[in-house]
Amino acid sequence: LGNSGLVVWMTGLSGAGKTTTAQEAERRLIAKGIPAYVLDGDKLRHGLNNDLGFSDEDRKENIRRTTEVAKLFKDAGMVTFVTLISPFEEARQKARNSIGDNFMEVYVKADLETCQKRDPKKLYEKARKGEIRSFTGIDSKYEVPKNPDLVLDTQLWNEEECAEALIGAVMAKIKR
Ligand code: GGZ
Repeated sequence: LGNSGLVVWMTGLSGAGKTTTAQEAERRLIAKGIPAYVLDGDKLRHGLNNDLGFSDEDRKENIRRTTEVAKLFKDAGMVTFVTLISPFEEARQKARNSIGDNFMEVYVKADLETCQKRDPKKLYEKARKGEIRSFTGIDSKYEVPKNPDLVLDTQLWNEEECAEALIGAVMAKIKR
């Protein structure tokens, strides 16, 4: 690759482990001297995307804007982890097409039952009670990736194992 930047698009349910895994991978890459940064969906929604909700249209716009930001980080030479639920195959495909070669799609895999058990922010509980509407997996759809470049199964592997597998795939892609 001419430019060492890369976008690592991490998709999966809320509570699957996207942010945790990406943050650990970020830490390890930086320790190797490789610039890395996590663009976290939840954080972006507090700033750049704070006008967006969780309708299908707003999620698509969230993904579109985040794609543009990720592209800039990639151009700056960063290994850029995007951690968005990004529930729609078509929207993820658009991100891939828009970013081009230096793109990987990673499916952070944990089934709904597991995510509901973890429920660190008690959001699933609220969604089940109807206190939160259009919650992914409850009353809003999640399309499992058809052809991800990597699958990280957070039910089978712990945080370290997932981060290790992720780093391996990143290093192979950037060939350093
Ligand atoms: C899904 C929601 C919702 C609804 C609030 N549906 O696990 P979290 O808490 O920390 O991260 C989730 C985050 C999802 O935002 P994304 O930008 O990643 O979603 S998308 O890609 O679909 O646009 C969750 C919290 O926001 N959250 N309400 N209704 N997740």
